[in-house]
Amino acid sequence: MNLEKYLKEKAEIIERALVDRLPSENTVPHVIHQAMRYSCLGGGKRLRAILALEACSAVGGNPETVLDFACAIEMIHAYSLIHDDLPAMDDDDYRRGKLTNHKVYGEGIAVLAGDALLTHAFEILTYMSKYLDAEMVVQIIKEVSEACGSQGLIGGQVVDLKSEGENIDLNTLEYIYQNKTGKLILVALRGGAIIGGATAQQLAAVTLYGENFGLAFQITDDILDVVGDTSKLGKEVGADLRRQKSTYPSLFGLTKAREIAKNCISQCEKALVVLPKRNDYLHALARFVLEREY
Ligand code: GRG
Repeated sequence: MNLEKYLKEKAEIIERALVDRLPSENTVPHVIHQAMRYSCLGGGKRLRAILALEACSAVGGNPETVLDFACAIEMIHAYSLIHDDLPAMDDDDYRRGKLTNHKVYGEGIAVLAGDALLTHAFEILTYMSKYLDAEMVVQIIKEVSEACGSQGLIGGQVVDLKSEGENIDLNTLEYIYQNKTGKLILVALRGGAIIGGATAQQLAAVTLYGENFGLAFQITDDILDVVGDTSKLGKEVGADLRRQKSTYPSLFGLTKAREIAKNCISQCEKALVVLPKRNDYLHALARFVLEREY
């Protein structure tokens, strides 16, 4: 398997699906739709969307039925990145190799573009009622709402923001990672599996995979912020140190941080054993987390 080719092909499928599901730039008010498309299209690994497709396939579902869900997750991810980059948050100038949304459209429009992407994502989720049971759609919308809310992404971001310049303990760091990074990855996988018709046991396995994947993913992100290459990452490195953020490398050192991420990925691989279909790509995606340079 050529993982790079696979990731590129899947990302292209997601990109095309997003192009169709975002309001066109000709829709009034033009500027908000331009800003939404600027940050949601033309960049990003589409990892969360790909995880949703693979979780669906791994439990025997048809990945085409996950496209609306996968796009909604990518819209929510794009919203979170736009807001995370704002001057009031991380104040970053570059994301995905291009200027951040507020640098191009100004802060006001960037806040609104993020809000509009989040709102549009929920509209897209309702499209699933055309081909899924209403009960399943409601369950998924509930899980996505919880993952995004004050006890999910936002909660993680709040504690992250409040912890800048502080020496935080491991429990606090784990809370930040589980919520800020982990919850969206987890719900992407769970949603894909639910749409694919997962049994309770399969959903538990996907959940275990997702929890470990999310933690390993954020630890690698921390490591790349120390040893990564700006041109590959499409954003500046060294930001955590500048902002005096506690991270796995700052608490444990690089070697130990790598070892912890590796252990998480072993847990991911163990979790996959109970899934009914071949899931080579879920294995490969887990390994990609450890090896990625972008
Ligand atoms: C509501 C004001 C407000 C903010 C919410 C939740 C939130 C903002 C921000 C958290 C977003 C964040 C930066 C999480 C960290 C996760 C992370 C490592 C993101 C980068 O993900 P990749 O590498 O990005 O998958 P690409 O560009 O490939 O999609």
